[in-house]
Amino acid sequence: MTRVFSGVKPTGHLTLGNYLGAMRRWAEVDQHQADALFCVVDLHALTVDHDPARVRRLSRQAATLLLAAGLDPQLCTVFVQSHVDEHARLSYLLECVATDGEMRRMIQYKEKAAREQQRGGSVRLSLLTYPALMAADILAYDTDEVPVGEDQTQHVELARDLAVRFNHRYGHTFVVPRATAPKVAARVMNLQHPTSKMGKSDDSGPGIVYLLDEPDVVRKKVMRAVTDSGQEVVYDRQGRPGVANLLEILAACEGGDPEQLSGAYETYGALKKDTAEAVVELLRPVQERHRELCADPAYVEGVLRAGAEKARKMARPTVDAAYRAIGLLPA
Ligand code: AQP
Repeated sequence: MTRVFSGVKPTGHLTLGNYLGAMRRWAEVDQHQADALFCVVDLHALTVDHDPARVRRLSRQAATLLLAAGLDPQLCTVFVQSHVDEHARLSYLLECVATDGEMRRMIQYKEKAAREQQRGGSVRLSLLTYPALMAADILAYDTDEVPVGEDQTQHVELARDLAVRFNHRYGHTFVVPRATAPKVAARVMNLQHPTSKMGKSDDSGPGIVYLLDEPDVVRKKVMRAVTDSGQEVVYDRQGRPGVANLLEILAACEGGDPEQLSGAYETYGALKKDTAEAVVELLRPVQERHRELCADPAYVEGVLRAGAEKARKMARPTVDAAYRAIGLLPA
């Protein structure tokens, strides 16, 4: 059976981008068709300036939202990264296989390092080595497929390269993984800045639809989305990024093709109205389930405890094998 691994980072409230680009597919497809693990990757949240209490709160919220989005602990493994030591253990070995140059080439590193500096902060070393930890997350579980949004494919490519290099130098140890992206909404853009990704830790609140936004807040954000001065509704990602983003969101919510959908609209207003309602309806069941789960925190904690135990058992043999292969004395 195909092994699937993916995760969300508790650096902010989860967004429509996280849901359409990744979580929905995990719940609707991956957990049914594969041996799947989904993780709240909290160690990654420490790579930028952070508040400990907020990371704890967001980690709990992210885990609850994964379950609210439909992940079923009977079908897949849901856990928190820092509860399984194997991630950090393997990350160090992969840092010994990766090069400084390939870490510095990562787009996310360049963007986030620039943002930290703009905010007057310093760049943490862990931001540079982040892809080694992400590679460890993936390789520890003999993962075949990593379902992610487009923004994460470069990191998965690096995990592939590290697996191949490690296997070549030290003997076959890791399965070589591949990234898979959804057909529509692989990159949901910020509603106010439609040439930038909708990112959960961005400063632009009005451009980001959060999964827990009230329906009226969602409507307001979508109705105020930046489009352009044109009149015609056409699907053109380069020339009309704002309209294209709305068409992609609508297509992802309702099924269908953004280009075809564009033919059904004569005004931007009508497109925005339908998109807003489609997003409200998409989020309604997730928000309802989230409310129920919040009333039962012991259930969520139990899921995470059992998930970590299962994940630990799965990761340990591969990580132990990597320790032996690279030349470390068995304990
Ligand atoms: N805008 C997006 N469109 C499509 N997919 C997206 N994902 C994130 N944003 C979009 C996908 O969601 C999964 C979990 O993402 P993550 O928690 O690892 O964080 P990220 O990729 O770094 O994205 P964020 O939300 O923008 O976080 P910050 O702002 O902290 O960097 C991944 O599969 C991702 O591709």
